[in-house]
Formats: sequence, C-alpha cells, structure tokens
Amino acid sequence: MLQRILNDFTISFCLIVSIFIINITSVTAAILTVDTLADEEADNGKCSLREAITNVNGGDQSGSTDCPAGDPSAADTISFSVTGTITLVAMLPAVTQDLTIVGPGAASLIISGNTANRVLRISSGVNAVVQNLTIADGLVTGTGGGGIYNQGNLTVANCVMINNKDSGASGAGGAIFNDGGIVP
Ligand SMILES: [Ca+2]
Repeated sequence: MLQRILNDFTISFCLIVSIFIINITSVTAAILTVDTLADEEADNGKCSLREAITNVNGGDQSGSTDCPAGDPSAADTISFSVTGTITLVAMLPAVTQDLTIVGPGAASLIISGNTANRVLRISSGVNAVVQNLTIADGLVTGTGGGGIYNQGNLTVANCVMINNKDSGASGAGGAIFNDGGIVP
C-alpha cells in the first residue's frame, strides 16, 4: 500500500514538473533591455537601441553581443533601463520583424532624430508597437515620416510626437507617414 502511494506520488510529481517545463519553454520571445543612451555599435558591454533593433531583425546577435539575441520565431520586446534622451547619429535600422518598443514613460525617454534623421521606419508586413516614450526632432526632406515611416501594422500608445518634420515641398506626414500601412 505504501509503495502504491509512493508510486502515485512520483507520477504526480513528474507530471507537475513536465507541465512546468512546457510552460517555460513555450515563452520564446526575447526581451532586449537597452542600458545606454548612446547611439553606438561598439563592443563595449552596453546594449544600445540601434544594436537591439538589429538583433531583433536578425533573430540573432548580429547587431551586438552586448544585447541578448532576438528570437526569429516570436515578437520580441525592447525595453529600457535608462532614462533621458537618445540622440540618433543616423536613422535607426528599419524594423523588419514584429517588435514592441516600450519606454519608461513619454516624459522619461526621448528618442531624438537630432533635427537631422528620421527616427523609426516600420517595414511592410511587420506588427510594431511603440509605447511610453517620446519621438522628437525627426527630420526628412520630401520622403515623409520624420518621426515614423510606417509600411506595416503600427500601434502607437502613450507617446509624445514633437517637432518631427518633413521639410520637403510636399511636407507630408511630419510625425507619422503611413505608406500602405495601418495605424489603428
Ligand atoms: Ca554596444
């Protein structure tokens, strides 16, 4: 009788462990935490926003080993452990894989195009979410979308868009230019 109880207990315990492992392994999306305000691609132990986006796009660490690898089979998340302003030295890489970029709050994190660069571009077919941050000082000349150029399925939530411009003759979509994409 005691042996029977022990056997039953062992089987139950194994089932619980198995379910736990299955739950752990089914969560595959990567979370990449940006821990520097610098717009850099140096192998310096700091994960920049530029490096993180490249890793998400590649589903690997092609941007930098300073950031975790992107997951090629799931929608990844980029978050921030820093507050302040990221001043871009060039347009960020176009986002080509499903991605959520979530800041610590629109008053706490600004991504600035430095009145010289577009800030974000979302490629066709990509589901992108941008939330809790400010996109400022994006600039293009005639191509639209100084802040964000969207060809995908873009959700913008709790963001501030400020001083983003298209200085071209048409001047279309200074903050967000929607080129065949969807902005719900
Ligand atoms: Ca780095």
